Amino acid sequence: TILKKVYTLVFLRKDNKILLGLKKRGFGVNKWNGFGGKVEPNETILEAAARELKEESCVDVKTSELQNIAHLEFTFEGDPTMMDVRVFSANVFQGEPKETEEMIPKWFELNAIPYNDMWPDDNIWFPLMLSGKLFYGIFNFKGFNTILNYNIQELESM
Ligand code: 6U4
Ligand code: NA
Ligand code: NA
Repeated sequence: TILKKVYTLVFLRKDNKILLGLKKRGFGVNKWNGFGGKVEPNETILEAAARELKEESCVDVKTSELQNIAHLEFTFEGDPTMMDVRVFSANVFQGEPKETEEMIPKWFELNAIPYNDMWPDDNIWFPLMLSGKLFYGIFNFKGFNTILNYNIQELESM
């Protein structure tokens, strides 16, 4: 049996830039990524997405401004837990990103995304995100650096 754990992942957009954070600890340490984490039992996925963004970057976003753009599932060979990641983007938010215990935030030009220092799946699906597509993807990893196989499908709606 597969145990699914639900996570959020939020990308802020401004002008021709995207906000990424360099993770300072824990899962994905030293990688650039969006902001997010585990959905807790007492909250909705949207509430978790806004809470994690706030905790990790100090930025406030209204849940109504979060657009669900993708659903990603990650499995790791030999591990029965599936990471079920709900991806959101927002271009309306309040406050300036600040460094926190978990992340160092930085705006990146869309043509200068640091894929070499990101999860290896990111260069596969970021182009879809950046062209405004909605999509579902599943990635099967061996360890944390090798994608054994994957499948992505574009969706009409989320
Ligand atoms: P703690 O430290 O226990 O509070 P928490 O902040 O709840 O953790 P965290 O940071 O471990 O959760 O969540 C993992 C984050 O990494 C989520 O935003 C999902 C994201 N993520 C996981 N695998 C990913 C992958 N292969 N590609 C990607 N993002 C991934 O782009
Ligand atoms: Na996190
Ligand atoms: Na967190």
